[in-house]
Amino acid sequence: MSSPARRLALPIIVFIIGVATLIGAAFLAFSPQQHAGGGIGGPFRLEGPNGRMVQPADFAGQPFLVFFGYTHCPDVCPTALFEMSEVLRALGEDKKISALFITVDPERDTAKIINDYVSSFDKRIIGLSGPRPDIDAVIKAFRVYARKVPDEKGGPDYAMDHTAIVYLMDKQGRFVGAFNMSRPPAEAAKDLAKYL
Ligand SMILES: [Cu+2]
Repeated sequence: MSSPARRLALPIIVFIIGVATLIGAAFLAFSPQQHAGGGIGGPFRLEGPNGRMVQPADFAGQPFLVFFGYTHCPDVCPTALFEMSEVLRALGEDKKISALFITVDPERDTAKIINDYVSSFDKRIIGLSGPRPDIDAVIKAFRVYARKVPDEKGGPDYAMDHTAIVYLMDKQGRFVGAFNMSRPPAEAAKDLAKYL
């Protein structure tokens, strides 16, 4: 390889890796129900309502949704939880399905705090928290991006940047795809009903 070619090789490789990463992220974010499994999800054991420990096996035989966020979230989480409630309502009160709201901010969101928070949404939404290492493990298993954003004015408060995907898991607890919430609740509910 001549010297100019060698000089070009590294930037080209970096570029290709960058493009591949973007395509991968787009695939995960925007192509629902295309790829079962895909190595997303996995075992976890986190604290839910009333001190009850919750794990995927609890939902065997029923699909469930998973969403990551935190109770101090100004907009994304309340909107997603509201939309999720609308979809669950459209699906029917009697339908056996759960939606897990897993905190990415366990330092502030205890299981009690997060469950008090979700109590104003659909009853099938369960808040989950746990020790930081357990939360980090589930964040990794679901390939979630979550990062602390310090307060602009240097105060003690902070925000969390986080992935806003709603993960759809099937009856066997396998990842189906990112569940599309950007459509009328009735339409999303009809789609969700296929996994019951
Ligand atoms: Cu949020």
